[in-house]
Amino acid sequence: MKTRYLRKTGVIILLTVLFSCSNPPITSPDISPNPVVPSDNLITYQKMELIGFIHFTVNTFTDKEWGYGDEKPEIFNPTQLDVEQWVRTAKSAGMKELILTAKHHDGFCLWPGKYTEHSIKNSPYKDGKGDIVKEFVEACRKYGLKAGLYLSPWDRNHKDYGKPEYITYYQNQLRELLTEYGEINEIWFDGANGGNGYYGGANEIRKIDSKTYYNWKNIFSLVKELQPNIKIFSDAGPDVHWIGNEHGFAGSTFWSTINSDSLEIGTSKTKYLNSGDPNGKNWIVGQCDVSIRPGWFYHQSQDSLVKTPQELMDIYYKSVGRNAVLLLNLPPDKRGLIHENDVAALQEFKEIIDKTFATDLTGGASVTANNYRLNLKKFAPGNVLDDNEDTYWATDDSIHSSDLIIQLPVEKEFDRILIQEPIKYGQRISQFEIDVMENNSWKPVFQGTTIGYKRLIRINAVRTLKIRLRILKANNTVAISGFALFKSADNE
Ligand code: FUL
Repeated sequence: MKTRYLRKTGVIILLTVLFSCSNPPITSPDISPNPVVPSDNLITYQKMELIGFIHFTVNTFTDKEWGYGDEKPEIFNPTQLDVEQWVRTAKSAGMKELILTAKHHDGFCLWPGKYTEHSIKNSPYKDGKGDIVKEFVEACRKYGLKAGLYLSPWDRNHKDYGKPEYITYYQNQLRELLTEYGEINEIWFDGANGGNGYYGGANEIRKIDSKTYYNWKNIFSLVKELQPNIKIFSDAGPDVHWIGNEHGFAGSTFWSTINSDSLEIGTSKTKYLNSGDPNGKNWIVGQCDVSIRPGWFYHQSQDSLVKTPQELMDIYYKSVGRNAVLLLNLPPDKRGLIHENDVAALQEFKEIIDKTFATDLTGGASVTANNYRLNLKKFAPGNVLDDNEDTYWATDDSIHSSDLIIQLPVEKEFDRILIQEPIKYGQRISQFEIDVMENNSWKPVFQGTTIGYKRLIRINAVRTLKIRLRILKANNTVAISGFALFKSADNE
């Protein structure tokens, strides 16, 4: 028994030795993904880059930012409402999705739902026969934009706000919105909860426990059950999270990974939301919300305070250019139209983007790197220039820092640099530097931390033949899918 066992073991050892001698250890040709990667659904969401917000309700007519909840539906009377004008404006600015405030904190509903009389059905708009949510969703579809809805959890009109009955009402509203209007790409849950309100005539302060009152887990599963592909936005995700300010800026270090168990709707730490977390266990897309005007709702007094195209560009670089999605608010006016001043600012903003990013100055360049994975074409340095986000340069296992050199065919002047990571393998880079060749030596022009889906860098204009991207630190093998150089438009 014992000899048979020993003989068998000996054969196994011999075979193992022979096998490992004839087959040296194979390094897997594919790069290993990080433990936390985004779903395809979230990658598609991130690629939209620029989306729009529409804040429209009774506040538009009362000149307020937060309606108290006692507004009469009769005051909601847009005389020239043209939802298609909103969508066309958004589309021509390059937006891929629009989110409408179906109900803001004042509780007034832009659709004629069956659970409340505090809605458009009691307004003069289309003699109470209108449905702006329907018009909105249909217009988005017509122009090829995704539609999203904002449904304020805080309701200053509802008599039951603060009681369990309101949660039933809120869920009924969600069910209505998410079953009667076709596919909704995003639902926006606001963390704001101010306390006082009309509340069916009680006119009092009602405080809720933001941790327990809404039972968010329950609400999230209802939403996903009704709309499996929807992205849920809130301070805490689970799909898209607030960036921690309303100026439209992500941190200059920004990770798409974060720990959702340390986030809470209404009480999340703004600094944490603004930077994400390199050790985060959840992939949640960062979204930067900001209004084109000082207020979220239209106020005539702000007609001269519309952000300039140059201010919008600054926001663009600090949001889309820092690995986040930009949600820019365009509030329709009392007519029900996006004001001419906002339209003009948006048009020039789009022209600047188009002009700046029209010509990639790396055309005809050759690329080398001090390492590329198994010397396979699939991972070659040149992949960063092929304008294809699915192909990338990658390094061998355990190589977490590496240099990429771009040799231009002729000297070029540029002041904008784009870098991209293939995020389906996770977010990996945490330190990099860009140098340009000047008088035969490398001159650093930028030092940065994270890259992510997209990093846009602004530098003073330089002229050179050679650029070096030095990846200095990463949490896995280096992988870069895009690199490009641009010269900013004159009016930027
Ligand atoms: C905030 C709200 O209180 C504002 O009115 C606006 O809707 C903004 C987008 O979110 O929390």
